[in-house]
Amino acid sequence: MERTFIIIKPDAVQRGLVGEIIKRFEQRGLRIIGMKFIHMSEALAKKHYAVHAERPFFNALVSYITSAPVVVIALEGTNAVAAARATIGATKPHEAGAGTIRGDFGLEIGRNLVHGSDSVENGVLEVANFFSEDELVSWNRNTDPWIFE
Ligand code: D4T
Repeated sequence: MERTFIIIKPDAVQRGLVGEIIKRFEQRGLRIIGMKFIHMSEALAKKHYAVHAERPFFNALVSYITSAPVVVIALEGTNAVAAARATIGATKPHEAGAGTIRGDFGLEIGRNLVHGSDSVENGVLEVANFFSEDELVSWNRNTDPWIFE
């Protein structure tokens, strides 16, 4: 079963959108296997965004993601990475389609509300960066046979 890692970012938490965003992943059919409310450390933020370390927006990105609490979520499902990315919408919220999280709630790239892993490999790595194995719950939902073929 594919895994993906989600961050409900500080702007979404501050705006009271936590429930709305979790609802959208749940209704898509993705299964929650881990969830925490944390204030991300600078070290963890730099590790998570290491691929952007040389980009001009890196410092702003780290200070934004550490500016207030976030909700981190591990999800499982068939095609979980692509399905979550589609539910989130394009990186630039003003280009994101209506019906996506960013398209419905965002305007600017530096306030784009939510993160989702961009590859199957990164889904595994990012879940492991934020959750220990004993924080992840292996379970079967009663609805699984109606969502997973
Ligand atoms: P994340 O990683 O937050 O889910 O966003 P995306 O996967 O959709 O987009 P990304 O990796 O290209 O960018 C990571 C993060 O950096 C911010 N950003 C990005 C920014 O502030 N200015 C920029 O020019 C870019 C490209 C937004 C998301």
